[in-house]
Amino acid sequence: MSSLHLVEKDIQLDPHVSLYLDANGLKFLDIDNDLATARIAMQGAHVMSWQPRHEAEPVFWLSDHARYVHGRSIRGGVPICWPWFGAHPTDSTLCPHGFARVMPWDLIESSTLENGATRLVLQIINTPVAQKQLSYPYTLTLTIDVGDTLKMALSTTNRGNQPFMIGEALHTYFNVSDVEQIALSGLDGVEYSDKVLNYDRYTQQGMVRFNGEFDRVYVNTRDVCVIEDPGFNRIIRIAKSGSNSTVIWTPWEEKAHQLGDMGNDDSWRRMICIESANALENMVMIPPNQTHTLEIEYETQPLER
Ligand code: TA6
Repeated sequence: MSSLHLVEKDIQLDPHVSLYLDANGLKFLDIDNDLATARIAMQGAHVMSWQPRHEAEPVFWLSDHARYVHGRSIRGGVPICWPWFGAHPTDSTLCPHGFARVMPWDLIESSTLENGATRLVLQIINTPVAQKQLSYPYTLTLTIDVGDTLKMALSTTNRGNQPFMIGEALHTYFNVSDVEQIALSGLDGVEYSDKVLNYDRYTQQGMVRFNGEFDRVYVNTRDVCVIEDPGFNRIIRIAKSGSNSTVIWTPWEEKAHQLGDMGNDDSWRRMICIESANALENMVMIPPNQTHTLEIEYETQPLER
């Protein structure tokens, strides 16, 4: 990415938070506290990196070829898919995975919590482009706690007098030593729709391992998933609430090279997307004046062998 310039913000920033601008006018928040470091792009409220102090490796994968431009999502970190997941249900001209990941967000609060974590609260700015794609009145808020664990809470409030339906995901790209060497637990016995096999339905048997393109929505599951990564000698624990789907994606070599922002080398091997979502039959209907919240907590630990 281009070099960043420190800027002043019109609200008082927590002392552990700095605001930067790049050459394209995009804003980024850097968090540096006793527990962790992190970077967040304000376009998309996109957590690009998070690394607890005790961790040798970043927890998220971020493409060296990511694009930092207005209106495009960054490849890596935690893109926010909202208010639909995948293709729009009725209008294929609209951007896959919704508009939240490419819209400007505003920082409305930053503070230090008792446990030393830094809390950031961001709200999407309702631009005319967003308004065209979702005409219902809503508030979309993301609360991020940057500490030795990372917590994120995505809250959708219906501000109108009609119910509306959303699909959503925290489309997290985890940094792994080699996708072919890792294993994922937490989905044994869970039904999934396999995009690679015409969306046919199957049931997961045992742990998930990877040896080719993988693109599945596991439905009706709220369980914790754990990535076991022997190469980095760590596990990543993914806990969630308000999410009934878990999506898993790796493009493998050919598709990764076609994407254009993943590079032409083998860096795709060092990522796996494990997404806490509400997709397919798990989309959420939000009644008037109600708030629905999807929450995650990520934590790393040494792998016990
Ligand atoms: O979450 C899996 C998925 O929907 C895949 O089908 C794949 O296309 C991926 O997300 C990336 O989507 P993007 O629009 O970010 O290129």
